[in-house]
Amino acid sequence: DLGYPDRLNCGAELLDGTIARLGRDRPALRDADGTVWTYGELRHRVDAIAHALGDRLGVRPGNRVLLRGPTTPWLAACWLAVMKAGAVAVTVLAAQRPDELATICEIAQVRHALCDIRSVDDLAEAGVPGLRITTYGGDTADDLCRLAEPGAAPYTAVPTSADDVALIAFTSGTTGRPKGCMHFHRDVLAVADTFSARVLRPEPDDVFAGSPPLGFTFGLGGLLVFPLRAGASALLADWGGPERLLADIGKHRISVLFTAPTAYRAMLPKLAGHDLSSLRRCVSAGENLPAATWESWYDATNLRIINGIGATELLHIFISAADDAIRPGTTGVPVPGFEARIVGADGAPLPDGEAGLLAVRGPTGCRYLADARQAEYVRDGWNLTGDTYVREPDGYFRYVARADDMIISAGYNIAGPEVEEALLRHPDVREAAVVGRADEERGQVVVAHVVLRAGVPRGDDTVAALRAFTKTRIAPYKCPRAFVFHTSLPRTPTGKLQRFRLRDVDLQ
Ligand code: 3SK
Repeated sequence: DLGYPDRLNCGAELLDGTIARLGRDRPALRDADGTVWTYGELRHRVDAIAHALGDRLGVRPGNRVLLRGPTTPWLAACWLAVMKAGAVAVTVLAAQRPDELATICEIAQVRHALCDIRSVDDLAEAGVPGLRITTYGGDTADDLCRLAEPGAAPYTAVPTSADDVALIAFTSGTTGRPKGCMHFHRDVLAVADTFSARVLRPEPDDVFAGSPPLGFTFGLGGLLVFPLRAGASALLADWGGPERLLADIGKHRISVLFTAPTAYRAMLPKLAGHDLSSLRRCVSAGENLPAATWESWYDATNLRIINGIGATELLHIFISAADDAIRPGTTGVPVPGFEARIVGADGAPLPDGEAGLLAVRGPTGCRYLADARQAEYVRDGWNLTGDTYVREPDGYFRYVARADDMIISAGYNIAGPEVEEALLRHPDVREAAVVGRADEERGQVVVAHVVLRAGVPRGDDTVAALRAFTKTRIAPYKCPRAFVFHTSLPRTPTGKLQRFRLRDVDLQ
């Protein structure tokens, strides 16, 4: 029990609560150009937008408001205003296309949208019936930013209940219809008061930055909720590639970095000439972090990546470890406040050392909006995340694969990520995805899809070298039978590898 009162508004807690503790003059948010808003300035804009929502746009507590745009302080201000106004933020990614937006608006019954002027065309094209779109970041008289000019009165947050829905976050929906995950006001604070406060432990002088967008709960937590709860500040900018992130770390003296394993790997060959001396915390989530990536980053920077597993259904990270508790190659232990165990297909707990389904429960949890798949995700109060894991005898949780990414070849169960980990240790390999391919004799065979480092030829010699290399690291039955080379691998808009899209790719 995190001890929250019955009446709780997470927007007010994050902003007014932090100002009450630490004052209004500390930096809160900065944009890519280096413009900094203090907590006082951020609150002023948030309050002005919250007034406009009620007085001019007719948004009432409980109404669902779509938020769409690049990751900027203005998007953050809109999100906080929706929270303070007691409305429900429906966060989407700037990358989502008109058809996806239309489906999301239909599922979430969205009638209002606050949209960055640069992202409005796709939303208009979605043609959502009855949707009122208000833009920000433009220069028209009715632009939302204009309404946030000096002189607006303070806004008293709507006294929402701790269990009122604050946001609906959609899973990327790579297969099937997107699912909207509802999270309460208390959930937003709970992820800050568990993973952030207990594992990450930020300080008010920290400056956060990273690659996940605010439309993805990984970014919403890591780049907005966690810094504000700690009285720290954040750089809010879209992912502009590894060089850009490295340059930003030096320029803005970033101390806490949130990104995914792919980005750590992409930054590694480009570290020379960049000043990382301000960096003290590096968080990785969104995908499994192979030990090879953890070690390469540590060797190059002397920084120990805090690995974590999170899910949109649980809002943020629920298994992790920091500092001396880190064990590379494992995700860590349940974040204080969460419990985790490994279960079989029947839901019964499995002994340590045996691979099974990861089941989690804690202060947050899955609440799909009007979706029968709720009954598959939550069983007996435990959230089944769809990941296959092993709990080691010392209590550490080790990732095996997504449950549907296991390969069964000649009767052997093979976890694609284990083969990927072996490949990623080869100096010529930049990215790897390993999938099963239907085979008459063996049921499935292991196929490796590989992105090579720049300049490495794709010929038979490279295939032979990779084959020989994997044989020195993993059992022969797990070694890839075939290799396919790519310039990039298919990923969801949130950066997750889409292994299923590789299953039918023609062999070379
Ligand atoms: O989906 C994920 O992988 C994730 C990771 C960390 C925090 C939040 C999320 C949704």
